[in-house]
Amino acid sequence: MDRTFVMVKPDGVARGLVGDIISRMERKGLKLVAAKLELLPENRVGEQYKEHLEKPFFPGLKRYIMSGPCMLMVWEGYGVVGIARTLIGATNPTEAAPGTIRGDLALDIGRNVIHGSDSPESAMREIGIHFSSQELVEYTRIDESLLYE
Ligand code: IDP
Ligand code: MG
Repeated sequence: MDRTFVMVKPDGVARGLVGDIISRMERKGLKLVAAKLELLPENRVGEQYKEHLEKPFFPGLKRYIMSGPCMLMVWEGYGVVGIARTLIGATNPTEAAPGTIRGDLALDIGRNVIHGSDSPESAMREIGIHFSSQELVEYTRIDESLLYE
């Protein structure tokens, strides 16, 4: 089964959007396998966003991500990486479609509420940055035949 890393950023936590975001993902049918609220240390922000370290927006991105606690999660489902990106919407909320998390809940690329891994490889890497294998919970939720043919 595929897994992805999703993180509600500090603006989303401070605005009380965690419940709405988890609810959207649960209602889609995705399975939550790990979750924790955490103030990220600088080294993990750098690892998380390593492809952006040299970008002009990186210092501001780091301040934003470290400005308060993030809600870190791992979600599971077939094709979950792409599904989560579709639910999240475009990086820039001004371009994100209505019905998506960023389209409905955000205004600015620098306050876009949520992160989701962009590929299965990124997902594996990012889950490894933030979670130990013991934190990924194995359990049976519901009869999977209600969700998958
Ligand atoms: P993604 O979060 O949709 O994968 P990326 O291009 O990987 O988007 O950028 C990572 C994060 O960096 C964005 O979600 C956003 O918070 C921030 N970011 C990207 N581009 C800009 C920018 O031009 N100005 C400010 N922040 C940016
Ligand atoms: Mg990205």
